[in-house]
Amino acid sequence: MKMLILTNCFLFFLLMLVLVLGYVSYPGVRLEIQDKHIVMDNGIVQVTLSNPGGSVTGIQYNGIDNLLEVQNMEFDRGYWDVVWSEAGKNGTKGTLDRLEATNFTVIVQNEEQLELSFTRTWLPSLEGKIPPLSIDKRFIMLRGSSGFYTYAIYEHLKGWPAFNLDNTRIAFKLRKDKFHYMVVADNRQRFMPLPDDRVEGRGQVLAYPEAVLLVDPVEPEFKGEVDDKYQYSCESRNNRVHGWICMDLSVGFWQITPSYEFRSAGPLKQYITSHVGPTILSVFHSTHYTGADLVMKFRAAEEWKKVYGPIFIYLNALSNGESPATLWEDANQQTVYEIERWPYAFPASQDFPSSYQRGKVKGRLLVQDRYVTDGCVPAGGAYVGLAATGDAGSWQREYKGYQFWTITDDKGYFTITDIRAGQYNLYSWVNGFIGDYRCDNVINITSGCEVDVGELVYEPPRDGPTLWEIGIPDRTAAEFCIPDPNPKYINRLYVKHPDRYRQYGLWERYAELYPNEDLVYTIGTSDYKKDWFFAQVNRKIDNNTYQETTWRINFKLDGVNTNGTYKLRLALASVHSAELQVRVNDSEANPPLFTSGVIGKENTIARHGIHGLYWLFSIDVQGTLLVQGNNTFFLKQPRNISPFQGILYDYIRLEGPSSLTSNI
Ligand SMILES: *[C@@H]1O[C@H](CO)[C@@H](O)[C@H](O)[C@H]1NC(C)=O
Ligand SMILES: *[C@@H]1O[C@H](CO)[C@@H](O)[C@H](O)[C@H]1NC(C)=O
Ligand SMILES: *[C@@H]1O[C@H](CO)[C@@H](O)[C@H](O)[C@H]1NC(C)=O
Ligand SMILES: *[C@@H]1O[C@H](CO)[C@@H](O)[C@H](O)[C@H]1NC(C)=O
Ligand SMILES: *[C@@H]1O[C@H](CO)[C@@H](O)[C@H](O)[C@H]1NC(C)=O
Ligand SMILES: *[C@@H]1O[C@H](CO)[C@@H](O)[C@H](O)[C@H]1NC(C)=O
Ligand SMILES: CC(=O)N[C@H]1CO[C@H](CO)[C@@H](O)[C@@H]1O
Repeated sequence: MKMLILTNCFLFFLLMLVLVLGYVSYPGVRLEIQDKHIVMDNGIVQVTLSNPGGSVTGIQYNGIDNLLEVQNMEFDRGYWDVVWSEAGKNGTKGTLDRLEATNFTVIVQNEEQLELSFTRTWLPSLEGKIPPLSIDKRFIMLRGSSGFYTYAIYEHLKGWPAFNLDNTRIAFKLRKDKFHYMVVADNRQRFMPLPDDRVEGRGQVLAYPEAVLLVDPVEPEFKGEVDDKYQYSCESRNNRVHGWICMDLSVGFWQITPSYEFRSAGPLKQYITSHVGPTILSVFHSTHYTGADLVMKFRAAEEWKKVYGPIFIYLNALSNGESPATLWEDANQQTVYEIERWPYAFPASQDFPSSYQRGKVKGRLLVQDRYVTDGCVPAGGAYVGLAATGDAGSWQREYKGYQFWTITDDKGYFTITDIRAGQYNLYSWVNGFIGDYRCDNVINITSGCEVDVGELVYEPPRDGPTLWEIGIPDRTAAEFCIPDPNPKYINRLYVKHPDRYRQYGLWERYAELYPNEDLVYTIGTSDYKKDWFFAQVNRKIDNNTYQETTWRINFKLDGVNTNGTYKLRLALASVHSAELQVRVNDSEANPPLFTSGVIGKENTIARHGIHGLYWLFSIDVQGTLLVQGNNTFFLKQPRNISPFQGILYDYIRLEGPSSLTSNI
């Protein structure tokens, strides 16, 4: 017995020794400054940057000289960039700038850590040539770490020109001879075609340049498939880790985003991730799935500073005999580890506050929907977040500040930690209920504060009882009829997949399902899962002609309160250059009962999204417009220039007048 204990102690001691030595045995981090290059090396990874530009020109790992595409010019391998335009320009098409720095500085250099800074400032002589921003790109390498961190500080000073910023990100272009397998999620991973397969001859451009039909790919297995980077976009809340695997050498290249506090527009904003190239992106701001509302606009008088990142570029490799799937599992474990360490303590910039400099908000969210809930009920599983002060729902168009979101527990309790100092509103939305919540009190976050907001009650828009409803209020059109794709335009990944909507060309299926008559939905007999097409698009007549559509909702009222006001709630999941006109019982009424005007530039239909921005319209319907018996709402979308114009509905509801006693 004694012997056993001694043996155990000895084994334990040995184990500790191995662990300690193992740790200590990692070499210190080394820096080598050359004329045109700077090399960071921790014995695991060696990263080469251009001096003083601050582009990543080489990543050496696991015996591979460079994981980045060596055939590309040095500036075109790993780089931060922006797309920008001068103030007053409309639209989302600007000029690309790779943020080549002019100055290089070592911020931290010791055995444990390196932090490098590559800066560029703005000067009046550069007006119109580069965006009026000072840029500080940082790269961090830690001892024993299989990768490196990067973040950047952007600043616009008062008096610098007004301008627009459309997009900013960091991109890595990997070796196309090595990285062929791409992973965006557990159920979104596949072998990818080559960039060569997209060029003329091998690929045929479809309705827009991003979508290409692979007619003669190098690898015949991809023949007949559609490739489009938007098929791999991802909501910010789920966009934590993605990347590529090199099967031959069993190496994974991942980008890990432990927090999305710095990404624009909150948890539901969709960003592109990895795509054919092989390219791996960390996009911090873009107009995708939102449109011109998300062009960042700066006034000349405006002072602004923002930190994007840090993100972690993580590399892993297999030991003998392991399956490549373990690289993805390991990248997920690493992501959990990075999230636990957030906010990182090691970045040296004063502009990146540590945990103790940040604040905390806790409380409880309840929801009270008259006619549905019996008093207040806990809002379980709801997103609650802090974002710049604004109207309810303004977070989905917010981009200059930081956002901090969490999910309530079953009882509606929430705690949001590590919030940067500043002033915020608290926002929420609750699946199953329409509308947006905002707590009217501005919340002042200071270093180390702990704010208890107590019990908050969200009262969603509601005037009277539900007479009928279509769909589920969840800000997407996912529950509606999503057709099978045209067999000529398949991405095999999304066959028998929950994200059926990511297939190319679904908008054209409408004309096939409804060749002559538009969609008619009858309350009581129709089933929204089958009978409500996910998008109200134009009907294709021929290659360049599209026909407007008018959808009908038939419903029966047993009685009508002609004195009362009924309410039609139209929650939309996305709109693109479309107008929604509503008429009741008279399809020609002029003016219509309601029109939204032309709204939305979200491009969700072309980009295989199931939602873009959330819109809610509440329309009064006087009882005098309704009849006992059969009635019809006409939903007309009269704009018919392009196949991508249209409306994705989230949910539709008719409420009776508030007092039922006088009804019927
Ligand atoms: C930009 O759009 C606004 C609003 O739609 C319009 O008033 C303005 O004339 C446009 N400017 C340019 C340069 O097209
Ligand atoms: C670059 O660094 C040098 C010396 O560190 C400094 O004098 C100069 O002002 C810097 N230039 C810019 C554009 O920041
Ligand atoms: C927020 O807190 C800071 C620091 O305590 C204080 O200076 C500021 O006046 C406060 N602002 C508001 C609106 O309460
Ligand atoms: C429409 O385009 C397709 C593909 O480009 C072509 O085959 C077809 O002939 C065109 N149809 C018309 C009516 O122009
Ligand atoms: C509508 O209002 C008028 C005048 O107030 C009243 O005489 C009538 O009874 C009301 N009708 C119903 C159905 O409530
Ligand atoms: C009312 O609509 C139902 C279902 O569409 C139909 O069967 C019925 O004939 C209609 N009644 C009248 C009076 O038009
Ligand atoms: C007042 C009115 O226009 N009523 C019409 C409502 O719609 C039904 C069905 O389309 C018609 O039968 C009514 O005449």
